[in-house]
Amino acid sequence: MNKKIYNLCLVTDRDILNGKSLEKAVEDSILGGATMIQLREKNICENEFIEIGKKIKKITDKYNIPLLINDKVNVALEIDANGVHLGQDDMNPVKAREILGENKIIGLSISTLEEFKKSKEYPVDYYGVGPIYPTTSKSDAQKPMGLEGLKELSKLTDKPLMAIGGITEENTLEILENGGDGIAVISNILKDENVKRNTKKLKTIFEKKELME
Ligand code: TZP
Ligand code: MG
Repeated sequence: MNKKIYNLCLVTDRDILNGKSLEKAVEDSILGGATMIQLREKNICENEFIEIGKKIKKITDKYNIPLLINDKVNVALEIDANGVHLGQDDMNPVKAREILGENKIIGLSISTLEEFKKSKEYPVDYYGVGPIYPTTSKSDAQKPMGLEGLKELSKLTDKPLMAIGGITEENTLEILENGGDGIAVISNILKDENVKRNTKKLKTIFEKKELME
């Protein structure tokens, strides 16, 4: 499997977009180099989630980029998304795998070593690890685990680790140097109109790193 899909994930949040088009933001981010899109919309009813999901899926399909749905396995099924991203309190990954089958991607959030130990037998494809740094995008985020936490986890698993929480172009390189395989980002990409440029800045760090190796 192409591990590069786990490099650079845009995690959506219409609240930050302040009325601007989510479809445009997703397309611009893909044009800037996003390798995965996670549709994460809170406070939304299922019908609206499905409606938005179908629109976003058309865009991700056009560019052959995987679309993951945050939390809601039934929404992922309904729109034939490429997978789901589950939190510790969402559907158990074993059940999600039964429902979605082997060909879909399942990601799981990990905030502490204890959560990892509890979840390490689950049939997931990658872990979303964080918050690494402080973030204002998740009100119930746990204490940041820092680079030390990320590095520690990376020694315990071969599965891709996507770091999340407070990721910017200033700290992406250190993430990659401390066990992160990729990053998942909300505000640094969606903070202003320049979604394509913001994504490109992050993408460039992956490209440079490849040159360095
Ligand atoms: N999970 C842990 S931190 C976080 C989520 C969804 C929010 C990340 O947002 P940002 O703006 O990239 O810090
Ligand atoms: Mg969740």
